Amino acid sequence: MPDLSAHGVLAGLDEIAGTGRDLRAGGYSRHLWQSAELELRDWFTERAERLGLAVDTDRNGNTWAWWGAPGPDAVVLGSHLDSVPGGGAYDGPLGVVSALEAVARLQAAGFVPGRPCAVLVFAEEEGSRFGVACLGSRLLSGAIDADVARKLTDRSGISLAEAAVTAGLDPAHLGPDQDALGRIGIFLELHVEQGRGLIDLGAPLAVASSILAHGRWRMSFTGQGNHAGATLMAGRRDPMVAAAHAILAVQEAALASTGARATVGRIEAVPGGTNVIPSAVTAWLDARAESDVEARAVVADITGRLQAAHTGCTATVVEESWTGTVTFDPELAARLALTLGGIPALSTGAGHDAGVLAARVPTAMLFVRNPTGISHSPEEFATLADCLAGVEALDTLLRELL
Ligand code: HGY
Ligand code: MN
Ligand code: MN
Ligand code: MN
Repeated sequence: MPDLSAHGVLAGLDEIAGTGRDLRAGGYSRHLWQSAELELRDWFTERAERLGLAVDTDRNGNTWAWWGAPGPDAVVLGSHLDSVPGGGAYDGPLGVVSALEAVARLQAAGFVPGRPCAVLVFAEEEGSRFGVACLGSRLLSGAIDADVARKLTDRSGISLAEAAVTAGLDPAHLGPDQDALGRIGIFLELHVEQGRGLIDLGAPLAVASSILAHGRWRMSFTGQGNHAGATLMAGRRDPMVAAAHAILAVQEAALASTGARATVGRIEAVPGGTNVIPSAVTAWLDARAESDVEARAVVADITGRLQAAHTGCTATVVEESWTGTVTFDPELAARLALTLGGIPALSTGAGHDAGVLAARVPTAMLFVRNPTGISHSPEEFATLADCLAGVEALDTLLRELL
């Protein structure tokens, strides 16, 4: 990582570089209300208060740092600090530190905002603990049923409701927060790009035009658990074999589609012993496409290709989360792009809290080039020059918007 220490709050990426390192996978594992993420919340609070911002966590676990009195019609910059398992250093934190840096620069220049301004850190953007991405922004905006959310569980069986209590929240209050949402006049998220778009465009920055439709499905396979050595091959009902066929079916269906992307990145066997034929296997499907119809079509094709029955197993596919195609307000995007000297517009296959908020408040995104084109991986990267270009862009936009 470049030495950012010369650059104000961008040094923040340096400061948190040791928090939540995943020694097994490499990169970072920082999951909602667990030690690393709690450490990052403390770091964010300390950094924001050093800028004189008033920090407050809302009923859904999202943390707001206010420059001036909260709302209405606030300019809110934000992103997230949680990560996927083994995630990169920039996905989320770059947006947060860049927002703090832009505020710091305006303050240092004696700029007096004409409207409220906040930096917002969303909870559980990756869905790495409770399985639903953008959980904090979905709860805030009412894009998920609060009762459904409360019952979500993590890998150790702890429910969101139970974890919320540990985090000092009242689980009964999880859910739509019109007071908080109503304060947002415009939401602006800066984020490291997670594909090759800006490499191919040869540009450091872009404004977001759209986000692919995307969702998550739980594929469950049930068979007959048994002893690995005492059970002949004939007559086995092995759900791991059914899952293996399903994973190949995912690949076949996506390749046969018109550009859908489908991934199985997580699989769990019960009971998970080396010398045990599993009784059940669960594989999680992440499917995305340019349109809602195409995304749902590839999932239907995958479901149709599951030949679990020939392994003597049963298979079920259950939808766990869904976000239809997001199109950002083209006029707002064009206005911001023009203010920044005419930066390009770019669609993305990565979901973001901005994609959830766009349904409720004026929202825009800025992408910062990632020269590796790799994300959700320790190889995710952004150069110092491009990080600074992102901060300059936020500085310019805030001067115009505030
Ligand atoms: O999964 C996504 O696209 C995002 O990184 N949460
Ligand atoms: Mn991500
Ligand atoms: Mn992200
Ligand atoms: Mn034994």
